[in-house]
Amino acid sequence: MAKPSSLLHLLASVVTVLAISLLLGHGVLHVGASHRVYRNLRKTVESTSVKQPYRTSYHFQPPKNWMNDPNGPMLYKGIYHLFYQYNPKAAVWGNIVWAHSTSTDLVNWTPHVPAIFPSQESDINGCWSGSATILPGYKPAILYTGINPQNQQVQNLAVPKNLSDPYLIEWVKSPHNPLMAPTAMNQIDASSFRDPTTAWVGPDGRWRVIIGNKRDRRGMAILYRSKDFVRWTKAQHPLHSAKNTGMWECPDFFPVSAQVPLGLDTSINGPNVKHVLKVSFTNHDHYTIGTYNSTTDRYVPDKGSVDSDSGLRYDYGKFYASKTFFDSKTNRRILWGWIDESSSKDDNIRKGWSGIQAIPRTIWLDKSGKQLVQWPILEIEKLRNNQVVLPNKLIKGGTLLEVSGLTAAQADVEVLFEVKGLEKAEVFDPTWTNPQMLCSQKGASVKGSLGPFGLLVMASKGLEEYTAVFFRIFKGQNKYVVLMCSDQSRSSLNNSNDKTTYGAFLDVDPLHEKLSLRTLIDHSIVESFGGGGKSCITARVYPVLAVEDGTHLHVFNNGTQSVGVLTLSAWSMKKAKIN
Ligand code: DQQ
Repeated sequence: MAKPSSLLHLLASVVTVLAISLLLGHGVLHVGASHRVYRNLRKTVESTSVKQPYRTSYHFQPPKNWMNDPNGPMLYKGIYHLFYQYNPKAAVWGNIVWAHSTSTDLVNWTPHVPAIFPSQESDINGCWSGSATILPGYKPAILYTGINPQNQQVQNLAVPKNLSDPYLIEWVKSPHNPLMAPTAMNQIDASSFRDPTTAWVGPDGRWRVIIGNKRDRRGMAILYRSKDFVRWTKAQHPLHSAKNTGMWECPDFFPVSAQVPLGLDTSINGPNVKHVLKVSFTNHDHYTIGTYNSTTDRYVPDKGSVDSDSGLRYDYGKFYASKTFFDSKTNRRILWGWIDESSSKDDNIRKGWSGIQAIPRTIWLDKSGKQLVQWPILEIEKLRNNQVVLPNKLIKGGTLLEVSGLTAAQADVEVLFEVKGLEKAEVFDPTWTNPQMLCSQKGASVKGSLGPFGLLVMASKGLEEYTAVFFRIFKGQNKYVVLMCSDQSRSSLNNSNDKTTYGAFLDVDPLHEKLSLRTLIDHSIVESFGGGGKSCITARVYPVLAVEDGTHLHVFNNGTQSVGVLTLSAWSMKKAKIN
């Protein structure tokens, strides 16, 4: 199984590619750009017959066409619901409706007809993102953004037609729509007023909801209150705002327990409860942890919890417009997030689809209280098959070790590294504040002392293509600094893809803790969890050679110091039944 070889030649000359790829950005979705309307949509999904090396086998995606944000996830009568922004007509953004699928295990999914589609004046130009709330009497309700004939963004309500149907197939819109709208009085910018959250109840019994907004460059979460979920009054001040962040898309606001790693219902507050505010801007999902005062309706991030582009992110790769829900069956808070393509628009049209959802992640507050931890839902492990175990092994500097005997293009890999000789770590320069930049400069081919070491995934036989997910350890002033990278620069011989390298710092102390990495590989997805889920990086890759059976998996170490693999388990993943 072991195949030692020198990495040095194979991983050389990568730096310029990285520098260029950094400039490419993430393929911004400019909402509102070319919105076309598709009325009275009642069409079932069908599959496509083109050869599809990049379609995923266990990540959620529709059979064809465009998908973006997850919407209104919830559990109702034992059934998990996922709605999502969907273009029923093409593999590009437009004609947006709420497509709908249900599941009993969050792994296998059944498609339904779209739940919400343009039909009223208040949403005739599109049904954009929103959230579900379970009202007293066990009655789900959806608040979503509609685009009206003047292309203004307004907030609408839809409720199930038949509450005894656990699949909630048909939805009825409120005759009072829109319930919240920009007016001359409230002076809300009608092109930046969208994406209502799950609502919560305050101590006065009134419902609260926040809507994403901006004023000039100040991003904000506008707060509305209601007694009956139909008549909503705008609060004097936003729940929170931050300068120079731009429009806050898809806000999510929820409590987390400071005591136990379990989820909480969205209306819970009190001692030992912290709150998380997530907002989506500049292509990333940024979050802060703080305190919510439900009497003053103000949210204040904790000291050190930064609400700007340099703060914490759910994922340091591709992951946007995410949304959580409380799973009352298992007491988990579960996170859904949209993973956009990194391929060109033409390639997306050619393959007939665009966009997938990340594996749902359980999310909780780290024991430090300073960040969240995310882990793929346990249910996904039932797809694991044919476990391959690599016994405890020392990986010498400059070597590569193949892990064979599995479907390397459709796999789940967990590895635990032990790092010794920390005194040999390179010195950390305190001006290195941007981990993505650092990973780009010090990619997998740039030899270090302690690292780069990690996994080469989606690798072709001759290593013409590979994606490197790895760590580097530096000696900081008072502690060691762990850098986690996902280097896509060699992921494909097709240069029309965005191969940006991603990076994150990982809050693990290698002096006292082992360093873990889990990577979910699914044809065009490399979704990685460092340090048990403290830093996550998701990448899209489109190899030309490393497809299906031509895909290989390796452990590598391109540092000068040896690194121990304490345990490595890799599983082939079975295909889930998705739509
Ligand atoms: N996507 C939706 C908007 C949201 C954006 C439109 C975020 O509601 O702001 O499809 O990706």
